[in-house]
Amino acid sequence: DDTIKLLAIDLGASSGRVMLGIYDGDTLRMEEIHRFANIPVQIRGQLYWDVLKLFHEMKQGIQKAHRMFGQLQALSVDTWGVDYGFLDKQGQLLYSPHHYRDQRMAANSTSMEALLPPREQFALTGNQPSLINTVYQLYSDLQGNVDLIQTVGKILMMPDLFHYLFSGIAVAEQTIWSTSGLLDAASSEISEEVFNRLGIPTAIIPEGVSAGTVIGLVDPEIQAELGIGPMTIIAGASHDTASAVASIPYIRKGEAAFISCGTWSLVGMETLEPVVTDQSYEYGFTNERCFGSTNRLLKNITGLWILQECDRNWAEAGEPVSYSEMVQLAGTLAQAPAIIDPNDPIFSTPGNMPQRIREYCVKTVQPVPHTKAEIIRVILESLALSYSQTIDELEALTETTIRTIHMVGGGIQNELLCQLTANATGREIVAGPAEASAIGNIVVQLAAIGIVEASAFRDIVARSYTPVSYHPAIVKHS
Ligand code: LFR
Repeated sequence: DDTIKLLAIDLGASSGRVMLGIYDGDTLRMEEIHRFANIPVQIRGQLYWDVLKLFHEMKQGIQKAHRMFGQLQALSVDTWGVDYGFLDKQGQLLYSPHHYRDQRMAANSTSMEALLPPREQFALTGNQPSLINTVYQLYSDLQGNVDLIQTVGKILMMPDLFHYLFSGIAVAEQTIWSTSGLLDAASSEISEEVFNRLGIPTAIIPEGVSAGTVIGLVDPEIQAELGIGPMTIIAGASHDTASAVASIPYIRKGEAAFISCGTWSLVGMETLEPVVTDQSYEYGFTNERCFGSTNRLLKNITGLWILQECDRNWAEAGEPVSYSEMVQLAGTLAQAPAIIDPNDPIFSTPGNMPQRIREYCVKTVQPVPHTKAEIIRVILESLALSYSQTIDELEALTETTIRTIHMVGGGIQNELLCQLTANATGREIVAGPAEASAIGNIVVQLAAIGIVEASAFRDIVARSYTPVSYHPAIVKHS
């Protein structure tokens, strides 16, 4: 058996998965090995990651994969952006990392922005200021907490933290750090200016590595515990969005935008350089790093989160709606009774989402959706409309003509959303792959260990998965 077997460990908003990628020299096949809950833990009003339980589940997944498929070459972890944990000076994890939907930043944002106004944050880092960013979280943690400042040895972004737990080696991988609000836009190195202004010591940042770097091996004790042989740890494109974008089988790259469709919708384009202008700031775009060091110009749109929260609410009331039922229900209507702005702050925190949608419609003097079908249709059409506006802004910012939109991620299983996006944007939608983050994670690993050229990793995806096209059903009204 001369196939290459690699594990992608992908942590998403409600679950984590250990996915096996099997590459036979031509195509890639993915197998889900282990799926586990990833539920943040609330403790007296604060929201935390359940790190130790997640690490336990990851080990279970590795052991299971090893039993089923034999020796595996390497693994890499990807997670959502912005969250991190602290190590003390002896290298022990200090406490369970906070989750970005925790609320502690609100109390500190004014004093932080006095030192570093939002516009300057953007000019220095290319990152759109947002309370969830690492820079706001870190400032809140350290602000006035002299004990903590003295105790912290290193700060590790979540994928780096899991890689550290496996290997004992601490690095700062660039794609995940590029979501922090702490890197210099032009160089992707630590922004000394940001750290100086906020009085945060740069010594707590580990050595930087680019996406696709071999870090080391799974610690021998963990190998023995799991009964596995040596396994390489790779810092991949460890921000899940960087991995998702690495999985796009571009048809016409220069004329293509992407929508990575999950809990968040990330609408953007790959560019050679960061786009840091007044216009990109005002539109609300951010700049992040891709595997291969290109730039990702994108906007965060509060995505299927709104639907997921509705679903949670209905399930709690004893009326769960399956994914396919949602699509079917929304398809019974010809059009949405109202339109919401998915990025309105009212939709960003957990809660009674159907009620908030109704309140929003009352406030904006629109017909109020009552049935599940109406609510789902409002969400999907509103998402499609905000995608369309963002695509127009992208064209203006990059002075390009976007002809194709690649949609990737779990959200593309919602065929109605794909079709509504084709209709709203008036463009061809090329949908796939759905397992974008896990597949991107694997192809970057293949490049990291030298199995494919760094320029050819997308070809593997194109050979292995056939996307589905959606064409606009109606002419776009402007
Ligand atoms: C998507 C994502 C986005 C990031 C958001 C919060 O999963 O990683 O790219 O802005 O989550 O970290």
